[in-house]
Parts: sequence; C-alpha cells; structure tokens
Amino acid sequence: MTAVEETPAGTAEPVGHGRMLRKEDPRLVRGRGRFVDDVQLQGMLHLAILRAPMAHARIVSIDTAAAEAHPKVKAVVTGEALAEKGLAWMPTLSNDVQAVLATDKVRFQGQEVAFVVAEDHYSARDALELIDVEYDMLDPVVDARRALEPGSPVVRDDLDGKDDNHVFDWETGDRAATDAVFERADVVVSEDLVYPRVHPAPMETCGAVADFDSVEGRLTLWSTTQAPHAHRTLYAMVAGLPEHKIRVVAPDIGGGFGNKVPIYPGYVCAIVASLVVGRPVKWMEDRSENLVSTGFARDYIMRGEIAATRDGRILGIRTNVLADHGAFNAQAAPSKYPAGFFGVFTGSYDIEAAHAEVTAVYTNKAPGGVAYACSFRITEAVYLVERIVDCLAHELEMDPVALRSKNLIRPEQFPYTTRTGWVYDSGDYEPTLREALRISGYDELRKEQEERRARGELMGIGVSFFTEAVGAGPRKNMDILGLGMADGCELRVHPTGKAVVRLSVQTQGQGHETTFAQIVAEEIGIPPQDIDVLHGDTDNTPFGLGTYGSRSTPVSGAAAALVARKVRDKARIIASGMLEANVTDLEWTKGAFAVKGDPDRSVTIQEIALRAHGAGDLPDGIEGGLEAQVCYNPENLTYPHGAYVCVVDVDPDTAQVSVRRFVAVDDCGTRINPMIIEGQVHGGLADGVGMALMEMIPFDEEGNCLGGSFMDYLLPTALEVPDWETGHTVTPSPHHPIGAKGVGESATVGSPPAVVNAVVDALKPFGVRHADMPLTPSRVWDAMRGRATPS
Ligand code: MCN
Ligand code: CUM
Repeated sequence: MTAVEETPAGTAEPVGHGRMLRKEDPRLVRGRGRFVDDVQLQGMLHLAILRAPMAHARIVSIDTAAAEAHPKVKAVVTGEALAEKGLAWMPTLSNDVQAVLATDKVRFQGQEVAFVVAEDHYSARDALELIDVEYDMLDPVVDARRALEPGSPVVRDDLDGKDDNHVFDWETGDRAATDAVFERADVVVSEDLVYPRVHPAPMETCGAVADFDSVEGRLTLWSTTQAPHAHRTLYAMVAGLPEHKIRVVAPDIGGGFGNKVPIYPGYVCAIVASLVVGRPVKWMEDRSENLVSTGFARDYIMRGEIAATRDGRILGIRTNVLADHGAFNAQAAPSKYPAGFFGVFTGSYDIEAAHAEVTAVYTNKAPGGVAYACSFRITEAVYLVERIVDCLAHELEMDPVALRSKNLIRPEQFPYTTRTGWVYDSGDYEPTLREALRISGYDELRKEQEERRARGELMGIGVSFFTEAVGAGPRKNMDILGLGMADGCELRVHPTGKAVVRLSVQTQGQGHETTFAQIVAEEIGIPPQDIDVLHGDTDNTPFGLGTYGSRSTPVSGAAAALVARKVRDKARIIASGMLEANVTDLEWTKGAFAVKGDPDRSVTIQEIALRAHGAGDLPDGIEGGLEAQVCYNPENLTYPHGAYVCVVDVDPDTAQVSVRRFVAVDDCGTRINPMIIEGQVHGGLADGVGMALMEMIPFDEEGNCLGGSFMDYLLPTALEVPDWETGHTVTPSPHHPIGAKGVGESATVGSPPAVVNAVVDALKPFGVRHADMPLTPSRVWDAMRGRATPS
C-alpha cells in the first residue's frame, strides 16, 4: 500500500471510488465516539441480570425480599412477574421461543433468571447477591452427539408434547445421484471434522438504554444492534407497542461480527424495566456475560466425504452434520434456510453430484448459532470442502493446488448453478489462484519445505479457495420472520450542493459512513466529504433489514447507487432547462452535465441543486427539490471468491504453531474503497488464525462454560499474526448496479481451512491427515503422536 494513494478525510479528492481515509475515524480516534454506554439520561437507573449458575435445573422458588430491601433498589423482577404480563418468553429469529427470564427451569449456565433495577450499576450488581433462588438440579445434555439418545434429558419440555431434543432435519442436493458417483469413483475419502463452538467477542459487549415516555406512549431504545429496523418491528410484535411509537437508535457500535444480530433478553428486560419504573434504564453486560450467554457461532460436527477419479477429478461431495443449537433455536438465518447457506458446501468446484443432511439438536448450552462473520454458515461449508479436498490430495499424493486447479469452475460456466441449486453470479477463479501463488512464491515455498523437512523442521503450506454467497437476499426466497430482505435508501441534496444519504444498514466498524458516501459520490459527483451518511436511527432512516451476511454493499450499496442515479436523472432534466438543451443532448461527466459537442455549456451538480431549490421556472412537470428514495430488492446474491496461502512453522519440541506468512487474494467485484477492503480482510484473517489455533468455547460434563473470560477464550493479538500480504482480482457482479460484491466476512470464512491445511501439511512426516481446531499445542502434540484429542 502506498501512502500517495491515500486521501486524508477532509480534502476534496477523490470523487467516488478509491482509497480514502475513514470519515468516522477523526471522531473515533479522538475518543468522541458515542456508544450505548455513553448514553446518560436524566434520572437513569441501572439494570443487572441474575444468571443461572448451572446448566440445567428446575426453579423451586425465588426469594427477592432481601434484594428489594436494598436501599438503592427500585425493582426486582422475576420470570413469574414477566409471565403475568405475557412477557416471559419472546420469539427468536428462527421461529422458536426463548425465555426472557426463566420461569420453569434454567436451560444453560448463564441463563437470565431475574433482574434488579437500582440507582447505580454497583448497587444493582450487589443486590443480585441478595436474591435467593432454590434450584432442583437436573442432568444436563452437553454433548450434541448424545442429545438424541433415548433417555436423554429433554431440554425443551416447555414446548407442547416435546419429548426429545430434536430441532430440525434438513437436506439438500441429490442423494441418489451422489451415492451413484460414490459407487463408481476410484477413490473415496471420508473425514470427521468438528468446527468448534466459538464466539464473535466484539470489543463492546451488548447493552441498551430504554426510555419509555408514558405521556406520549413512546419508547426510545438505544441499543447495540446490527439491525435497528428489524429489531423495532420485533419489539412492536413482542411488547404490543405500536411500531410508530418505538424508536430504535444504534449509535456507534464497537464491533458486532454477528453478535448483535439477535434480540437478547437483556434488551427486553431494559424495556420492561423502563415501562415498570417509569424512568430510563440502562443495561450493559460485562465480558463474561457476553461470552457465556450471547450468540455463539459454529458448533457443527461434520462428516465429510469426497469421491474422485484416480487422476484427481472430483465427482461428488456428501456430508452429514450434527448441529448443536443450544437451549433455544435462536440462530439468525433467512427463514427457508435452517442451516443457513451451508448449501454452498460444494465450494468452487465443478462436480457431478452433492448431498448434505443436517440434523440440529437442543443442548444445555447458550443459544445462538451462525454469528461470527459467517455469511450464514458458509464458514462451516468452506471449512468442510477445503479440508476434505486437502484430505483427498493427501490420499492421491497430489499437490493441493494442482487438485484444486483441475476442478475449479471455469469462467465460461458462469452464471454457474451448483448441484445444490445456488446460482454463482460471476467468477474467474484461475487468475485469483495464480495471483495467490505468485505473491506467495508457492513453488519456492515447496522447495524450501523439502529442504527443511530434510533437516527435521516442520514447515507447512496451506491453501484454500472459497466462494461465498452474500447479500441476502431476493425477496422471492429470503425473509427473516416474514420480513423481506430488501433495503431502503434516501438521498437529499441540499440547495448548496451538499447531501445526506440515509441508510437502513448499520455500521459496526465497516466504515459505511465513508464507503456509502463514496458510492453516492461516484454516481452524482458530489465529493464524499460533502455527503453525510445517516444510519442507525429508525426515526430518521428508511426501513431495511440491517447489516450481517456481508449484505450492506450487495443490497444497501445497490440502493445507494440507484437512489443517486434517480437524483441524477432528475438533475439531468433540470440541467436541460438551465442549458436550454434537450435532455438527450446532455452528457454526464462526473459532477456536471454538458451539452454534447459544446463542453463549455455545462452546469455542475451544485448549480443544479441550487436551481432545484431556488426561484425561477423548472422544466414542465418537475417539482422542486433534489431528493429521492428507493427500496432495493436484490435479484440474486453476490458471490465473492478468494485464494489464500498460509505458511506455518511447527516447533517439533513444543508443538507450538506460528503463522509465518499469510497471503490473501480476494475478489469482491468492483472495489469501492480498497483501503477499507484491506482492513476488512486483515480483521477476517485474524479471526481465521484465532479460530484455527486458539478460540473455543468448551464445556465440562456438567455444562459449565469454560470459555467465560479472555483468560480462557483466547483471541489472537499482534503477536500471533503475521504481516498480512493481500492482493486482488476484480470480477464484477453482473446484476449489482455497480458490480460490487460483499467482502466483510470473506477472510473469516476463507482463512481457517488455509491455516489448518498448513498445520496438517507441516505434520505430514507424521502421517497426519487431519486434526481438529483449535490447533493448540496440546492438540498438535497429540496429532504428532497419533492420538486423537476428543473434541
Ligand atoms: N466494500 C468495498 N467494496 C466492495 C465491498 C465492500 O469498499 N466491493 C466496503 C463496504 O463499503 C463496507 C465494507 O467494505 O464499508 C464491508 O462491506 P460488506 O462486505 O458489504 O459488509 P457489511 O458492511 O455488510 O458488513 C458486515 C460484515 C459482517 S456480516 C461481519 S460479521 C463483520 C464484517 O462485516 N463484522 C465486522 N466486518 C466487520 N468489521 C468491523 N470492523 N466490525 C465488525 O463487527
Ligand atoms: Cu454471521 S456474522 Mo455477520 O453476518 O453479522
């Protein structure tokens, strides 16, 4: 990256796409961001939640008398009290219900049991200790593999007639056709792969400030949400408040990574508390509460099988998955996709047949699923296919790059319909792979590896190639709880030629205030510095489903480009009046309309804006003002892809893995701000190294969560990651107005298999073909000694 290409925020160039420092940073780096916890309201009270200390127990009684007697306590609320108002249970994003506060039993360690509202945060916390709950211990179901055994404790006996822990069965692809190609294949390779339970762990935990105005009947909720509009609709449905009387504000958000998609009991408790006490109430969870109780990710136990010819032509892939959904099915995914977009598990390869079946179960663990930069379970899908392809390379004694290269979908096959029915919009895979090999110096690396191996050193090279499906989604087949996944966008150009664009999506660090200004700038020629981006306030932005599944650029970004074009169309008509020329005789150059063949006769967008709002006549039928609104319903998802190469060294004496190099070549179509894209990729690669080597939320046999703090749940730091080496190719999306595809999750999705493939490659001298994440020294040590670590 050269400094010359960068433009400091505040200068007039460049207009439109290109490297530009983030407009949000002056505020954030000066400590002037405003996060939920910064909201201070007159008379505000503080809420703290009492959580279950065990995974599974019946509640016998709750004595709140001592807590209520605490001088600073204003209210103590239990599940029973909520039940009287019909608020003890709330719907989840997956059409299940989840307890706001437990009434009958607690179903996971950390579950919400009661809350206290007090004058300050510390008193609220102190008073929790004064609540006396009598529990009757029950056996928990902790291992998903035992959840369906007869006699297993039933987690969800609250559901009518439920006598097992089954959540759903889902399948995709053609079983018979797949079995047939497996029958005739020369080689079949199977492997059991566990994608462990991990956590998005955003820097800012979840929280809310609820302020109910009983005179106006209006609720204002500041909350850590990635989807303010969708949350508002759900609150209206749950609490029975009229939707126009609810305002959800998401101010600055300190990272989301999917963690802030669901509605958590804490938000609902804050709302109830404000309704009951008649004062504003703040709830902010601490780090342990966040790790123990909020949306986890992954927890997929997969069996992968791949069939191929002896010379490395992949014929089919099939897989069988056991998904641990925890105590409530609260995962976020479009309604018709109970396993998210796992259906893209055939990856980037042109194969003959594929089949997958997924069974989901309840266990006594925190609910969630999907979250953590996952593109709706594509993380699991990509890990499966990229690991199993490496296992095949191992069996065939073939170079993993050569094997991939031989099977990649070819450019002329796009749009490509996969064997499970996904239509990849565009792609040109081979150049992306070649670019990654070029940057990494792949052939040289293999030579070096040979030399090192001869000296007894353990160097590994891992490759992954991924295709993602992002930008949910076309209304015809995608919704969340019945809400179509479209996004609105509104653009107002002021008389002086400055503009405000209002989005339905919600940045949590992705830089929307910058890139969306750039998208609009590119279309109407107003410099991005002159365009403010408003988002995160349902009173001031059009409806839309929010930010997750890397959908902002594919959906809302398209809306931003189209709304700008709509304004430009109107500007053209006004310009024709100003220039006394026919609209068809006008030419658009960035920022101005000129008469064709007479470039001196031109008007800038700023001049047009002034005329649009000013005195004097406008062309017939044209109303004043320069504003527009659109709602964009995507035609298809966008399918970014990438090729990654990871180089690791494993210490033969300690089994410690160190990531020496990581090369990432991403293709997200048209690039709006390359610097922000690189930032997104850097962050995602760190996620990937973290998951591959250190992150996991484990449980003991009693269901105690063993990953409840950053002492136990390890996140990668600058010490564990290398200097990232990034590159790119550009294959525009044919259906997106500016050809852009999403990129926010690409690196998190694509990098874990590259790291694991590298570690397994390093262990080749020991005959290792697979080892499960996270590849901690003890697991690598076990793998070197031919022992499986239970996972
Ligand atoms: N971008 C671009 N050109 C493209 C594609 C994207 O310049 N062709 C820019 C976008 O304009 C935007 C950013 O890259 O500023 C990410 O865009 P996109 O891929 O559309 O993803 P979203 O904005 O929808 O962000 C969501 C995605 C998800 S789902 C997770 S999870 C994740 C991620 O973003 N969480 C993040 N990246 C994160 N980054 C930060 N800092 N914090 C999080 O919580
Ligand atoms: Cu699945 S994490 Mo992101 O889609 O918010």
